[in-house]
Amino acid sequence: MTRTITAFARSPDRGRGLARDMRVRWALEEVGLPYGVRLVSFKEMKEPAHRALHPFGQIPTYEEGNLALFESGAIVFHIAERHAALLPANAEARARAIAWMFSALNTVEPPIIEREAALLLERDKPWAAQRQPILDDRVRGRLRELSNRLGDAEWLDGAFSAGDLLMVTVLRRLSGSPLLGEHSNLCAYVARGEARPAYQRAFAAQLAVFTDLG
Ligand SMILES: N[C@@H](CCC(=O)N[C@@H](CS)C(=O)NCC(=O)O)C(=O)O
Repeated sequence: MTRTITAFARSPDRGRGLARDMRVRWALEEVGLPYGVRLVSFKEMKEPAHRALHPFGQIPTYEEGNLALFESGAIVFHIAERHAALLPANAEARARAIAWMFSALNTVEPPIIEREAALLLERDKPWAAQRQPILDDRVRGRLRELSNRLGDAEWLDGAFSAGDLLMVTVLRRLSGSPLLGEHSNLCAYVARGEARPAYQRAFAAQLAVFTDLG
């Protein structure tokens, strides 16, 4: 079965693992599935052929036989459901891991993205300086809560799961930020994720797109 994902032909972070195809690549590497990559330009992403796969004109998408999916969380879930290694077999543990998948994307990621968007796109607005501490505090609150729950554990709930995979990719958006640096256990958690061989293969594959471009 051929699997094809889409990824940026040119990425704002030049392939340093922040574009969301990274999540899908990492999940595929964790379960040992080969995949192909179709690179799309910003222009192509907004054209009808790509919008047929992704209504919002974004990456990543995932094609597997007749199935076409969008939304990185849904794609990772699809992979995790069908291949051991990313979700526990025990029904209750599995439900909890899925809850962590949702919380990564639905509770932790939004304030991080909101803050990032303000830093990147709204710096010149007259209210930017006033709003920034509010956005920082929202992220701080979530990180504090997550840090308290993680404590000294290796992963969020027992063995590494798709919940950790998504949470690590979300937290990586804050890499180098003092906000993440306030929580040594979260920094160590991200580093543990990044040290996984599957992560490293995925990262190298994404980076190669950009280093190959020169
Ligand atoms: N919720 C979506 C977000 C997808 C998304 O924001 N993709 C970005 C790249 S990481 C993108 O395509 N940005 C270009 C655009 O929106 O025009 C997911 O998790 O897949």
